[in-house]
Amino acid sequence: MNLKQSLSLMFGLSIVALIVGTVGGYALAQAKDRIILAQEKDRIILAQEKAQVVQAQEKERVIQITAKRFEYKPKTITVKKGVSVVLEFTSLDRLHGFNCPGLGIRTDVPPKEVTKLRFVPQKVGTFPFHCDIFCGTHHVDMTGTITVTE
Ligand SMILES: [Cu+2]
Repeated sequence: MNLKQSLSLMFGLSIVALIVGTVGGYALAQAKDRIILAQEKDRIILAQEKAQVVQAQEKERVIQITAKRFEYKPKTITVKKGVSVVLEFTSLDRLHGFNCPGLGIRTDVPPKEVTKLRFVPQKVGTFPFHCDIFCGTHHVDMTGTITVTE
């Protein structure tokens, strides 16, 4: 091998090395991009799932209601059609009964505990409720309304 041949061989090898280096680098960058993209996708999916959970939690409204001789507080309740709601009853004195025939819901409301009544209002309107366990002289005044809006 003379000097000219050696030089052209070295030149050829360096060209090959340059090509291999460029292609390899490109492939590496592509792979890295794919990994970053996949990670980004995972993050987005996770964020979406989190948002759905938060939405589901927010969807259900809790309304606290106290019962005592001879009133329910609040006396008027407004809920949304199709949105799940939990009525949380606490009696401040004795056993009462919560009954809203128009919406088909009722529960005993004993003292010293929280009674939960979950329902999804299916029709729009104003529906009277009353205490259906006799609790004394003004028992009949123990009434109120649930208004269901669109
Ligand atoms: Cu009562």
